[in-house]
Amino acid sequence: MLSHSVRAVLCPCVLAAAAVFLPVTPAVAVEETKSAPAAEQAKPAAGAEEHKGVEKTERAYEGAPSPVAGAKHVLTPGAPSVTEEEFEHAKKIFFQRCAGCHGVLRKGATGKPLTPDITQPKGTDYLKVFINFGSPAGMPNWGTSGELTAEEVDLMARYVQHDPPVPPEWSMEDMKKSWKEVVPRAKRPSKPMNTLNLDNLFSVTLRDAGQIALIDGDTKEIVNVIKTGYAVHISRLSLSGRYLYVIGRDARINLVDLWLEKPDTVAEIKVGLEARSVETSKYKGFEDKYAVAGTYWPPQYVIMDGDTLEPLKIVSTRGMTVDNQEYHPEPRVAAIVASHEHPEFIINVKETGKVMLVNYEDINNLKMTEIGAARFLHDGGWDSTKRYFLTAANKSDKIAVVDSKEGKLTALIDVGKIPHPGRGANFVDRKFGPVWATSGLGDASIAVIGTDPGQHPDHAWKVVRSLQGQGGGSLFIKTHPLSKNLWVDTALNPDPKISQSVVVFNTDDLEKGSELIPIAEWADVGEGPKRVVQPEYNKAGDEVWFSVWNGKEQKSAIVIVDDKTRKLKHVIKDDRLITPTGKFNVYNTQHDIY
Ligand code: DHE
Repeated sequence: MLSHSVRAVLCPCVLAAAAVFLPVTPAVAVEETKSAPAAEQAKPAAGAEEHKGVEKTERAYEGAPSPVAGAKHVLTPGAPSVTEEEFEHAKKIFFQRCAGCHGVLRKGATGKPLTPDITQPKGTDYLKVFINFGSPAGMPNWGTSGELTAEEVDLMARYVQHDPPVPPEWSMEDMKKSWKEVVPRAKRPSKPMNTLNLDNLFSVTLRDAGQIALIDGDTKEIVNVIKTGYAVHISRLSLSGRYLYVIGRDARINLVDLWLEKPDTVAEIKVGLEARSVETSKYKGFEDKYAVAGTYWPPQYVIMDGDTLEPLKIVSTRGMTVDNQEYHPEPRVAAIVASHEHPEFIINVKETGKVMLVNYEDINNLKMTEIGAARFLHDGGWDSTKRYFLTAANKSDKIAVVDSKEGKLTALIDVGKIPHPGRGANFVDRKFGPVWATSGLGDASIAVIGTDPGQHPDHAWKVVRSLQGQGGGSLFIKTHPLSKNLWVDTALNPDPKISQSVVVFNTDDLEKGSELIPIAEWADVGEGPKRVVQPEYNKAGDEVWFSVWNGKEQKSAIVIVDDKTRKLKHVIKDDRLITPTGKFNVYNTQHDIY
């Protein structure tokens, strides 16, 4: 069970969507006891009481409540009664806690489907048991953990026997209504109006504040705190380095102009009801021309004008899954990268397991290449040549490699449990040549994959080394072309000693093992879960920054380590630094350096 202090970080805005990583859900266990008599069914499944056998690490990766709203009351024949008021309450709970795993339409995401054809035959008593106690396979124990009251458990058991209410779509008209040019293009400066070293600026996600902090990487001072979308998620840069794109989980995008005297928002749009990713066109000749954002709901992506965010073209991702080729009504858009080989966006479609290469040369006659990879595509990044995109199919425990030059799947590589690379880490292995590495949520392994089919063909697209980190619960791994250090966080490990520290390997001597660095201790911020998350380098590659992610009401910090000595260099503490998580150095993000 999560401690209260951890909940302070994960609640109220975390507890569901990121449960996308929970590998199995009640429906699995439902099948196991299908023929058990009702009295039997009312008992917790073996091991369910305290979640014995559940990977706490995986459970810890829980997300922000889905901001999806507006779905209508639905009553389904054969389902137990639910009043209109109860329906509204249940719907809210579902979107806050369950949708991330089971999907908004309950068709199954990383969790199993929960549609009435499956839930009605199980009945209310049976479903209550699973909601109450959870399952050894990963379903959280919503009742016994105190997250839901007995009445709510009963309500949810009845609710999931009704058809899922369908949230509204989000059309071009909706996007246009939400679109605001705060400073029209013509009124923006034609050259930088500040003396900041923009290349070394960091955009820092202040997750639970719905803000970003722009921090000067040279002086370590906060330059501005900008209001963004709800549970703001990532920042990306235009190739010119002028524009910063920030996306919130509520699908609100802020376009920040770094050339203003004080960098700030110049345009805004809401591209859907729930989203995670945004990217910009990086192919020569298209710098700053287009931006693209993918949404979780509705399942679609939109191409926008790069320096105004005017929406231009919406494309649905609904379609057939890669393996059994069944229709999926809700394939969410996960990571997006911009190709350096062609004028293309490379878009991960999670539930169908497809990577779409979307050519933006002529958006009215849009050409798309659909690459079948593996289900539950999530995050990923480039190899050092920026030709191959390596991306996690997390629930499949695989890394898919896409050749952006040829527009083909190069390999599907088996790695440890639930890989989570962020964008991964590129370095040259003395024995195996250029490699890319990922850590993961499900175990301590760090897969080092050969990426050089030209000079090292025998090692290309194979796991050439499996390093051992501190444990599961790793989210991000990082190095820099000028560094010999490979940093690995374990932010979601249930053991505070592990989640509050990181390990670092010497890329020239990987056999030697790792050194533990007590980042949270160095931050000295007092009480709280203090998860240490996401290493990010400065432009020079001689400092590495870590977020010490504490509860919303507690003190957080950013710890800066001297990369060469691995010693503490500086701690940024400021009351405005509320729940810092992702950090995006302008130059490194702009040039895909990691
Ligand atoms: Fe993220 C990247 C989705 C929870 C911090 N996260 C991504 C990407 C996706 C994603 C699809 C890749 C974007 C891209 O490259 O275009 N994240 C999700 C979820 O669905 C999930 C699991 C649950 C949720 O409710 O959102 C989730 N993510 C989290 C967190 O709880 C984290 C740790 C803290 C936070 O700020 O919310 C978190 N995610 C990040 C960060 C990146 C990211 C810092 C970018 C890493 C990078 O180096 O580029």
